[in-house]
Amino acid sequence: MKKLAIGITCYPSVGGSGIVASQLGSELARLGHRIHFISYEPPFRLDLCQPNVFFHQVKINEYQLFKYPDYTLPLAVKMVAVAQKHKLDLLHVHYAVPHATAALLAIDISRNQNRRAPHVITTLHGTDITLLARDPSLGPIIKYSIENSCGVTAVSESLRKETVQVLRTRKPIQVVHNFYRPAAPSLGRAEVRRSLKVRQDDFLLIHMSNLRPVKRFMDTLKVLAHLKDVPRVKLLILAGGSFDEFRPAVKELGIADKLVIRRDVVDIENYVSASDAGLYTSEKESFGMGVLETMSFGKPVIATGVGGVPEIVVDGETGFLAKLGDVRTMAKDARKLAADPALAAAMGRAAKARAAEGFSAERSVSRYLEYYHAVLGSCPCVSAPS
Ligand code: GMT
Repeated sequence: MKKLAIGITCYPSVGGSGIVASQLGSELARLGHRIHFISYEPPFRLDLCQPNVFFHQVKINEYQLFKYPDYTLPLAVKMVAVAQKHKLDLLHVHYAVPHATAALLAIDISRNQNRRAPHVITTLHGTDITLLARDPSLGPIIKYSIENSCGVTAVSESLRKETVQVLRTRKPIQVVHNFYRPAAPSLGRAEVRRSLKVRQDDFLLIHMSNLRPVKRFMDTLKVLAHLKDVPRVKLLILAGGSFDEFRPAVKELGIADKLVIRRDVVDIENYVSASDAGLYTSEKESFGMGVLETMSFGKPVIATGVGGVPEIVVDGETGFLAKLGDVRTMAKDARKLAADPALAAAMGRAAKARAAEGFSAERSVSRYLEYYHAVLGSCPCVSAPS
């Protein structure tokens, strides 16, 4: 198969869509494709020293004339320059706005210059649909950007359905589930626990997220508060961002001695491996990368059964699903796992097997590659150079 030149644009800050885009780029680069990341800063968790991976920075100018600095326009201009210089076959943009919109502008500029333009593939990740598409000031541009992309993918069946329902679009949307390739831990469980000041026989729950409101992180803290009578249950939070706004609640709930917080951790494999189970209380989750990452290291997950989460977690087999806000049930499930190491281990094994079979890098990357070739072979939207 032909090796492709692919531009990838994503949000580079801590967040699932940037992590997925970075992983995809790394996997494609490993297979010999040339991957050009285009964004305002290098994506978090992307190793720029890998062969076939390049980064092109978008510079944002702050002209006094504009009250708000604009990113979409310089992004589109950078996409045009990178596409032409590096002969991109595809621009794969993650998150609809402004990335897909900028990519459409970029191909229009290239066409106007009578230059070869790349095909645009947009991957929908979550709040671009579940939140922003419902906003009347953004919905129409999101719909336009989806319908004018050469191809569109969604990270779960739940997100695909919601996109059709919210935007009433007839554009075919291909579901390609997110994936995760777990790195081997470089530190042992005992060593990590010592560094966290957690005892070897404590039952350590883990929560990894950017703590935004959709994560309903207060519910995670409330689950912990329901477990105050089991001193050996602790919670490790790998926070992508500041924890400060939750400190008063921690004090009020009286759970400070049950919490360990680490910020912007990159070697998550060391921490997840040293934990016993995941805890995720999100209100919306088109997929749930934290859930998959936790399962990949053989840990059962207790989660709210929202969005795409039930596509990953099998209730009663690889963990437990609860209704949104049902912190009592989630605490009961955590108590059950903490009291029964054999059950926790069996569920952990099932979780690891499900992650490896259904959400492996090999599976999702080959689905993306098949989709790229299908789009390249069938979409007539890009004019050839004259
Ligand atoms: O849509 C977002 O909130 C942004 C995005 C992110 O960058 O964190 O999260 C979404 O994309 C992830 C990767 O596909 C999914 O695992 C998350 O479930 C999804 N977040 C939500 O749906 C809230």
